[in-house]
Amino acid sequence: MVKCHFDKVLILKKKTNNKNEKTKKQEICSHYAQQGWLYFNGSFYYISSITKSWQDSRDDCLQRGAVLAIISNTEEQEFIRLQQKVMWIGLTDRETEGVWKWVDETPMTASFWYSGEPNNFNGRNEDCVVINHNYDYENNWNDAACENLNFWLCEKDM
Ligand code: 2F8
Ligand code: CA
Repeated sequence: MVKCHFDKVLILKKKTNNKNEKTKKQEICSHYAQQGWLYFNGSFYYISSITKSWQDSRDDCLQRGAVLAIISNTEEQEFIRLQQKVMWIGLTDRETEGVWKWVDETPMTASFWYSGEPNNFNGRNEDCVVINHNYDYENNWNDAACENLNFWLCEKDM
């Protein structure tokens, strides 16, 4: 069975759980790991191997019972940056220009824009957010046209 490396909080929680719960969590984790999902801090992540538009990527995640990734804090941003792949995430301002919202309707609080972004480059309508190629930088989000084809990142809570 594939073992998942649970974070410290989860390990502490597990101590108080009964054995069945522990086994169940490990089984869920093993199931997703076998399908290529990565585990980090209570969530599973799926990185696509083909490219799609932002909307098609979003639909794909929904079909997998997940959402386009929602980045809540620096640790999660760091985990995603280390994957070193240009990928759509679940952030857009397509409803109201300049008002960035996650796909679960929550407003953007923490943000990790690359220097100069978001910029609607060359007057283009860049309403969707992609992890860009500047993996050396903590801040590496870029706004890009939603019709562009990119890999994408789904996230599912455990
Ligand atoms: O220089 C930043 C700029 O780089 C690209 O345009 C040349 C990006 N375009 C795409 O990813 C399609 C811009 O979004 C980005 O701001
Ligand atoms: Ca841009």
